[in-house]
Amino acid sequence: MRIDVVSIFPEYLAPLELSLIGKARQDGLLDLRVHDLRDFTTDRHRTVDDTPYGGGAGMVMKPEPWAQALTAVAAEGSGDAAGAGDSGDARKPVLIVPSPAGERFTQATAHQLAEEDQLVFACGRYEGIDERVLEWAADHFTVRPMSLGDYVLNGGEVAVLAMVEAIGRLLPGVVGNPESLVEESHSDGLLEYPVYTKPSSWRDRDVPAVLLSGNHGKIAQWRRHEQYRRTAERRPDLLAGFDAGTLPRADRTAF
Ligand code: 6GU
Repeated sequence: MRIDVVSIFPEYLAPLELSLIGKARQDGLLDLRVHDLRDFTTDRHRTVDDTPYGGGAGMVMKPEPWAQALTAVAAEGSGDAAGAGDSGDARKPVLIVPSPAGERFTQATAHQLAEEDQLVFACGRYEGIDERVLEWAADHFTVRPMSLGDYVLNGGEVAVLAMVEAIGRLLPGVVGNPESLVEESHSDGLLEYPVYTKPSSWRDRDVPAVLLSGNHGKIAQWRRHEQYRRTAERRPDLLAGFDAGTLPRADRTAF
């Protein structure tokens, strides 16, 4: 997979050189490139923003540097560096625009996006990007404004760190043991069960006895029950769309 990130703070994306994602890049599983939006300006001051039409607080990102940057990364991604145009067989890259006004980014979104050939992240700052950029971009990209949740960040960069990590770890070969992707929160609609390691008694607290029993059927049933109990307590909203048929009988009737 190829990922391009366009930002006025490319240094913000430095953590993508570390850990699992950094290793995936080194191993050639992920071709991730960060671009400075100011490299696509033409004026002496490398201006990327201007005052909003209609008035109001803050500044808005100017459209032309974005069009230049996005055209360049789309051409690079399709192997069409000279800009000769689309040869016709490749899929459109997906343009993800991080914004608190976007559609909610979920584990399902991460799985969908992990199947794409090229993702481009457009990090807005200030009050956002001139809306016409998103309209224009629809000819060249599948445009998806995406939000992490109902709170406001200063710009898209931190959200991109989160989304790239969520997507990148789903790419084949990135997580060493693919089994660890199966029994984690949100993989099956419930939160994950609690985990314990040695010692079996620690500061007067014992590991639940069932986990020491060696009875794998019982252990699986206990873990499923704990998933349900946690989800009901912390995220009851998740139970609304959940198929109770996969739960232990006692939890099923509690629905
Ligand atoms: Cl994706 N971007 C920004 N700027 N703020 C956010 C967000 C994204 N998700 C939640 N808040």
